[in-house]
Amino acid sequence: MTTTGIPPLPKAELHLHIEGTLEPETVFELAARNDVALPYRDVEDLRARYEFTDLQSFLDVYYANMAVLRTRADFAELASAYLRRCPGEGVRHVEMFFDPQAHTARGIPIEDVIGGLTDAVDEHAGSVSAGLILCFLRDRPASEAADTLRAAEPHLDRIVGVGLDSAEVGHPPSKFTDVFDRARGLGLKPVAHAGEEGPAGYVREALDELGVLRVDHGIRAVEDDDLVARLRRDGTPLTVCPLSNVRLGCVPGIGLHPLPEMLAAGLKVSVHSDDPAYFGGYADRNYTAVRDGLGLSAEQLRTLAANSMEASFVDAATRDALL
Ligand code: ES4
Ligand code: ZN
Repeated sequence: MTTTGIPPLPKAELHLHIEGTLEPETVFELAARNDVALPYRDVEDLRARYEFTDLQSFLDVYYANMAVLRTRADFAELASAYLRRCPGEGVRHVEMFFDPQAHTARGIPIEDVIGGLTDAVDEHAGSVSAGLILCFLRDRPASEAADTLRAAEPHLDRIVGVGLDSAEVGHPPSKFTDVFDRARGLGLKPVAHAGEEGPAGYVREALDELGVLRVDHGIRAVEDDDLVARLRRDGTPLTVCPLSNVRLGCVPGIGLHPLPEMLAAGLKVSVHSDDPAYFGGYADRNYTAVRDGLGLSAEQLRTLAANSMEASFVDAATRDALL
């Protein structure tokens, strides 16, 4: 069911961390099943911790909750629950991020992570198209990212691209130049979070050093006119997550979000949900937030949805078949 009751626009979800779809109720179900002790009394107590002040305050809860994900079946159920929602949200295609290091560091084999996620992708193939983007955690050493890529190599036929996420400030894209070079050489599509909390210079670095084909967030690019001109000229897609930006204090309120400015500048922006279980909603809620909070027109909303399909890594014929 959509928040408007109006059929949602057909769209692609290109900025979604599958671990960020772990709903509080599921945290408790999986904790009970896997005998994991939680430092919260109940779902309400957990939800009360979702008052974030910045990216790190969110990441602390996000990583802590992942302790309940232990088996291949857990990862399959997590992704399956998300993919089940997609048709109702108008989502025809998903390129979902996952954070293998957050699991391998806890002793979970990467085969179980990727195996579980691909089990769900295959189960839902009849109702939504889906691919995986392996993200490196930028606040961990570059050598660990290289080890992670090597460990994922037997599964590359199931992985569309590589991304870069977690705590941004102090961890510039250039830290990962070598591993992105290797990933591109393996045929993986490069994307990176940049300009979420970090400066516009990190967006420039992601383009120059990592060769990214899309920028995740990129909202701080608007602080640099030359960079905006370059992004427009190259048609570089930016995957913007309005509810996330508000909840993490990256913008002071929905009414002050730079999305209208980005659209007016001719940037290829689209709207996405980031970590919907934590930030107040899935794709459709992000669309209604920018409609109601920023006054975007129906035509602008259609542009955002069309941009999302164009920015995806599916070929044009597959894209047309999905619409
Ligand atoms: C994330 Cl909102 C956000 N930013 C950076 N890294 C992340 N990982 C999961 N959500
Ligand atoms: Zn993100």
